[in-house]
Amino acid sequence: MYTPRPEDRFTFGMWTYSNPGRDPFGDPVRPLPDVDFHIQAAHKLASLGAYGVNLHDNDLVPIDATPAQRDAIVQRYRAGLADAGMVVPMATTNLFSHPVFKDGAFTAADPRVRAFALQKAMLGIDLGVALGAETYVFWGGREGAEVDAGKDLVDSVKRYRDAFNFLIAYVKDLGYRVRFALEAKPNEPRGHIFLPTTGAMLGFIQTLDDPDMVGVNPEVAHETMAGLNFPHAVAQAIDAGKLFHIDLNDQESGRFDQDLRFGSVNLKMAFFLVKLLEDEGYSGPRHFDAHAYRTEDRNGVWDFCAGCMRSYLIFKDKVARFNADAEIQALIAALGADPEGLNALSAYSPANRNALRSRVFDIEAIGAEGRGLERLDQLTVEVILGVR
Ligand code: GCO
Ligand code: MN
Ligand code: MN
Repeated sequence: MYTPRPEDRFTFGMWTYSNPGRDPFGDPVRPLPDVDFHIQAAHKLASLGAYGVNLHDNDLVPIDATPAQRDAIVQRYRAGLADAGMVVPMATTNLFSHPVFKDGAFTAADPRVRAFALQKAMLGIDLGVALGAETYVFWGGREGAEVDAGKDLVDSVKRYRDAFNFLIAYVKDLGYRVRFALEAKPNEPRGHIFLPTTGAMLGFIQTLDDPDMVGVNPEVAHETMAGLNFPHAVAQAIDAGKLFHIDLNDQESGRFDQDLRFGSVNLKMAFFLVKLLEDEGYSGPRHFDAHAYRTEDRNGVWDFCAGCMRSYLIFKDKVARFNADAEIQALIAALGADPEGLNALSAYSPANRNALRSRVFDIEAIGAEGRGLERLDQLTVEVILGVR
């Protein structure tokens, strides 16, 4: 029941299972990956029940590879992936590791850096499309500032928009069938990253040349770092028809970007997130953007991958129990009961306007009624804890 299958559409970033456990204070604790390891990993992940792998251009192809080297690597990896029966549903560009991006990529003040970032993104899109990706993610890790005097803040947003408009036109010009998903993060590695929340991204998307082509890739850790409620951000994205992809992991608030195993910290958040995705029929990949603890060797990495998927499926089972629990559902139904037929007045018309204007509400009585949320919340916790 908790055994992952390809239909569950679990995916892992190439950078997640191959994360060597480097941190600002410490050297790698696991070997750095090469193409052979990525091919072995595709087989291992397939045996664990995963569906696919996502990648940055430079997770697979070194930034200094010649076109011939790149083609050879891609050909080899594509064959290995096909052997493993895995797919690449999402790809993205590394616009943050090389020193050239130290003060931004699409929003860099230096036009040479902006032009190089566009070139790199075009080549990255070509690579993603060649591997079959349908979604192309943009995470602007270096798009931000520590020194606000160094960038015109309004120009920075305009430059960001110009870059996406260029790449939207590029994709259309070449006839690629790929959609963009923008990933927000409030800080790290920059002191302040532009468009820091999913809500900010949703507003920005509407200003682009083709908003329909662009959605979001929200991440648990990022909204949590901003002190926000992740399922609320995801719900807004779903309502807007913009949940094109998702980055699942976990995060303690008030901490550095931790990228913890899905479901390892905030169980209630994970429950409501899985409930939202499943109840709303989200059909995209369930992508894990996290990594194993620095204490682990490569065996621990596979435990980490298996754990992410298994926990998701356990939460999915808890959601089914919650949805089928008669007492819980009766409490929820009672919260929205409408014995006076007031919902019918919520669409504007002259008759509804007049009916509402003259209606007398007993606000003291309504205000004195208990909502029963203590009981509902306790029952929810009992479902999560496995005693219901
Ligand atoms: C992070 C981000 C990245 C992006 C990745 C794909 O905090 O480092 O979450 O892992 O998701 O670059 O866009
Ligand atoms: Mn992240
Ligand atoms: Mn991410």
